[in-house]
Amino acid sequence: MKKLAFATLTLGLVAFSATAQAAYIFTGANITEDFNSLPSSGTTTGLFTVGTQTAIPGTTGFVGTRVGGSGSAMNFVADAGTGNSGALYSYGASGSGERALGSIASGSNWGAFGFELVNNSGSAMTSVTLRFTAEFWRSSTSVQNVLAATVGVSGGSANSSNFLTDSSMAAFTSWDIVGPGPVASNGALDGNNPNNQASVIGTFTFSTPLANGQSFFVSWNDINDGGNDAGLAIDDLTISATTDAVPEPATVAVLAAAGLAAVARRKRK
Ligand SMILES: [Ca+2]
Ligand SMILES: [Ca+2]
Ligand SMILES: [Ca+2]
Repeated sequence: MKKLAFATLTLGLVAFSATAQAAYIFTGANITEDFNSLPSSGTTTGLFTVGTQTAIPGTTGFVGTRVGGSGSAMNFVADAGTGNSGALYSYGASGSGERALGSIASGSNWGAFGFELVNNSGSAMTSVTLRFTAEFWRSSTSVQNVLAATVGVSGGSANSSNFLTDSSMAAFTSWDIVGPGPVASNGALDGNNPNNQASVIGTFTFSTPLANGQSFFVSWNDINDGGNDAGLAIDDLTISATTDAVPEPATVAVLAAAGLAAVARRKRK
């Protein structure tokens, strides 16, 4: 029995190393991402290309990619909403360490970002709840822009290297980042102002529980909308999940002892 457990552990480590490029590892506790380690200044030129998922600098588990457009490669830009280029953005006030991860799409470049959640809880995962703040850093003309959420799981065509754009990913609109209504003349917004934010909370329930060692994928996809596009972002993300775990034997023993103590107290009365 001990040998079997060791073999399982070894396989688990191999599987882990194959997916460790950028991912959040769920071991039972909530996972938080405030994006405040994103760069507060500067541009990383050409960081994102079609067909390659690249780690977002300053996050543990987020990756981004260029999906399409007439350009050749897409930048990662620290900005306060004044930029209008198709790119992924580290949004925040100039020089501030309070950052959010965002996107603008254009005819030259449009992209996607998202994360892999590895179930290392030891139990099958039954649901995932995301809570986050949608922040609006730039308004749009013509169209209300949306970063459209899609979800998927490992074991089929989606994997750690392609999930942002894999065709098996399915829409999950509860996690969409829906921007403000269009305006005639667009420009920068303060995404830290509650007037330019929306609180998002939604729970995805697996039709087949996510096995231990299996991954769940979430992607937010921007498109080049008509007119000038919005700059929309995610901040203050909390990832929580439920599993089908039964209480540990030690926990059961403690609960049993507490129950016996309660019985003893009642008998003394
Ligand atoms: Ca932040
Ligand atoms: Ca757009
Ligand atoms: Ca556009």
